[in-house]
Amino acid sequence: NGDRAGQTGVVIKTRPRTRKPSMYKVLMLNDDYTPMEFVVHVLEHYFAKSREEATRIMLNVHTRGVGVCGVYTYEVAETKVTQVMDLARQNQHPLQCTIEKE
Ligand code: TYC
Repeated sequence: NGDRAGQTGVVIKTRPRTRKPSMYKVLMLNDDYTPMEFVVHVLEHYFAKSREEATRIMLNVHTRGVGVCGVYTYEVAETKVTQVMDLARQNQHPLQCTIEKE
């Protein structure tokens, strides 16, 4: 980290600046048709929640209408939404999830 500045022989210390990436919440929305067990499965399998935590989040979404599944960098959040929506569609459930910037 000692850059030679021009031809003066003076060594200027530079500190590379790294920025923390923006973080994005993956939100799950309630609906009247998706089975509770399917939502719990999604939270365990795609969001690495224990069965207890997955059940807590699912019931929270069920009663409040929306809930946070996890917080990730943009590409990870986007991938999880796509995977969940694909699985829901394959199983003909209307489950919706979206991304919100923190
Ligand atoms: N409300 C659904 C039911 O009663 C369960 C459910 C919970 C659906 C959470 C979606 O994101 C959801 N079967």
